[in-house]
Amino acid sequence: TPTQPRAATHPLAIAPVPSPPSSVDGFVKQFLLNLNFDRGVALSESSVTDQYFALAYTVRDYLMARWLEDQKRQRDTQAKGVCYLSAEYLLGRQLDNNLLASRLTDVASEAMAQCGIDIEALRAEEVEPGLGNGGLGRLAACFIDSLATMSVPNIGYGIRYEYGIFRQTFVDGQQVEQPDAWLTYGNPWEFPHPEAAQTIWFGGYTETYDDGGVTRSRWIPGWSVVAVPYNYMVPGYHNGRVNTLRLWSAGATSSFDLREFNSGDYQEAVRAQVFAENISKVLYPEDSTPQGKELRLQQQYFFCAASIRDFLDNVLPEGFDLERLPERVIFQLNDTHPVIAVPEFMRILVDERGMEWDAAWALTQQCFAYTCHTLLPEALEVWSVDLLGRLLPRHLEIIYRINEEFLLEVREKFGDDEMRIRNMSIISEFPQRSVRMAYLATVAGAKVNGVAELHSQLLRDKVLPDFSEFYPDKFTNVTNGVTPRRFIRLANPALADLITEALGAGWTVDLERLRGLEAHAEDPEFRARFAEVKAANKRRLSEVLWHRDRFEVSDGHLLDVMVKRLHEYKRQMLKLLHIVTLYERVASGRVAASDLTPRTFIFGAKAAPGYDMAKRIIHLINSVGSVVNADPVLEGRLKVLFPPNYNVTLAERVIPAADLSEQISLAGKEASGTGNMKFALNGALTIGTDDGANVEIRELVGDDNFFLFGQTEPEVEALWARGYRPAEFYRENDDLRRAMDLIASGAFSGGDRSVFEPIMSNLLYDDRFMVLADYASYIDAQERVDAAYQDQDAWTRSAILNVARCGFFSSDRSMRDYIDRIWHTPPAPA
Ligand code: Z57
Repeated sequence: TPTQPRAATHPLAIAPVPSPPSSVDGFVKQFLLNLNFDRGVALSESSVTDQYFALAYTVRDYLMARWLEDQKRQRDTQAKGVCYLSAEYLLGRQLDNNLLASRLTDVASEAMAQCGIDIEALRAEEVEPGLGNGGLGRLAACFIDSLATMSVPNIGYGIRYEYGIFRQTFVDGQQVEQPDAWLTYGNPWEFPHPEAAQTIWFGGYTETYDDGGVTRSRWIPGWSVVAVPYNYMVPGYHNGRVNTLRLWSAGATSSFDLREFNSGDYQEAVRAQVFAENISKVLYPEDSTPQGKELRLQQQYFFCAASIRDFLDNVLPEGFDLERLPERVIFQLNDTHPVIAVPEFMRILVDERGMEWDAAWALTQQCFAYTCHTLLPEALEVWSVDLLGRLLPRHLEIIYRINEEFLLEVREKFGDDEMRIRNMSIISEFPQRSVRMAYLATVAGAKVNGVAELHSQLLRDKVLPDFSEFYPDKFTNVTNGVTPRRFIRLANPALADLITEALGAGWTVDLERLRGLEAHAEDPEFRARFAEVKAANKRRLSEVLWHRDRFEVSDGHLLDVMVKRLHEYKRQMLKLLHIVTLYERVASGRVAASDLTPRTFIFGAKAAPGYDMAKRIIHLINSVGSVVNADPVLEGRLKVLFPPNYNVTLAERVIPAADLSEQISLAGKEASGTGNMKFALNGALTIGTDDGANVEIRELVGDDNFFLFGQTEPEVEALWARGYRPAEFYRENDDLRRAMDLIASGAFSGGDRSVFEPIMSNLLYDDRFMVLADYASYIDAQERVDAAYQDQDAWTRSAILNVARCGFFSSDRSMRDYIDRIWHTPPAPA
């Protein structure tokens, strides 16, 4: 229950804060007010940090009236909304996004100029909130942007990690992780509400008791922490809407502190504090490889329990009839990370609200939906019964009961097929008894979706075949998308202006309008201007990389980019073997350097700190880079750049400059990819496999505008079935053998043959992701790239067609699909 009265009234219930469009004078005044009254400094004495904070506060002030109105409207109309449950939100910087959304970009620049401040310096002050690992977290950020822009009521729920994704540095070419202390100077974009903290309980035991003749179970928990909400504005683009992102931070309960303190055990009180704060201390840096750590399950339950209680107690009106919940809310589960919300929801309905099990279960099956983001078996979360039972004993009981009743239904439909029963059980018995969270989510969810057509198909056919047979209507697809606000308007203003000039302004919220560019692709003058935008973006990237890492990008080079998490299935090694092949051909004198198409290769990739092979591959990329970049023969021909700490901010500079987008995962492994969409929308051509959303990109842009290579998923399956022996590919392909031999010889490790030996022997004798099998096809496709790049004008035409035909990949479209197929949430009235 809220501690504050809810309905205090006054004619000025929402203060008359400024609202745009606004004058530069008004903005300056508000900025100086914030600088003086919130930062406590005079303009003449202020630091860049002070100025950045005051600017951020000023932007906030302009959004505030709308935010308050939207919260009130949501309370008044009680429209159905989406509670997006996600352990990660990879937001990127907020200042520019919020300026753009509120139409204040120009006003703010002018106002800062009048104060003698360079707004660029303030932009550079912002530390991006890196509260996610990669695609999954960035997708959540794109989705909440789209929902706000489409006026769909939404609360994003997640965790306010004190340390986000680690900062990557290289020492002698090897990854070294630094903590991401993003909150050191404070965070102007958040609104903490410690007074609205929730208590979240863990541990203890369950006991049965007699409830008027019915035996029930109850949970006697053992310890607790508090969850403090921090609210963030999520402004829609030019529509005056502002949704909320609510991230939870963990702290010690005051009772806990006091008890220890009063007993004189100050040390113990502080220990409890430290223990509690630990829960939201740091983001787990594994992308797609869960470690099964207890703290991780604590994080998951912590934010799910706080979010569900927040929605039921604070968002719903008092006395709300729970039977009508499906009219008010859908909880969307972003992967399995928040699936513990399902038994928590059941526990609240049954144990706390006294609802009958069957009624509660019927509601649960309408109020949850599950998005699966992977096909990798090792990425499907499983919690040992041991651990789960220790941390959440009542939830384990609830899961057992859900499973029992589910398996009864399975028996009814399929008969006593014990093999099938074992395969479908939410509880697996080997190698240890554990809970399969994806199965629990599938049973509980109203819908289950994959994130690209191919992925959803494989999900049905390969990952959850028994479930899709059992629940034929549950499975659906929603192909991912990206927000055109951040990834075109903000990241590529020159292209945005060119598009607006050609098509008018509406495309930012109606991306299919990019189709209109098809006609312009045939106009030589338009092509020249498009090419000039690309060249300017390369120069801008070159400046950023020079400033950041002292790297240079030469004019006229084909910019070949592979940026994404380092994972073996994504095959950075395949890209690297291509580079080593080019190098080796020149070094051995078989090819003249002058015959190479000048290329700059850019890598960006973080490796999970415990992922040895990934870290070794990073070391190899850097080592090859050092040798290639230092070779005078290759000067002006080949450059390999690996800027450390790839993040959203760097992505926004790299993607608009790219000519070639590397999307080269083994077919059947990348669920969707979203970088692939960002590149195509910014006029890069893709070299890619038939995997994830690449399939849909190629269908849309056409074979002439996409460099396809590699085995298809069925071909991969067939090769596994025949027996894959990578060493045969090594023996039979001269280029491949020479490239691998060169690495093995120590040519990139100062003669040391041991450093990269584990990579080479893994490729030769294991190669789970068939790098060697796809090598020849990849090299061939890269030769087609070189040839195509010779005709700059034709290349530019293809690039324009990529932009024109990729409007489908707006996250606005993804949101429409979720609304139509899963959520059934109407947009809030104006
Ligand atoms: C993650 O970033 C993704 C899947 C996961 O299971 C985890 Br854990 C983290 C990615 C997929 O690898 C991408 O293919 C996909 O585009 C992205 O999620 C968004 O759906």
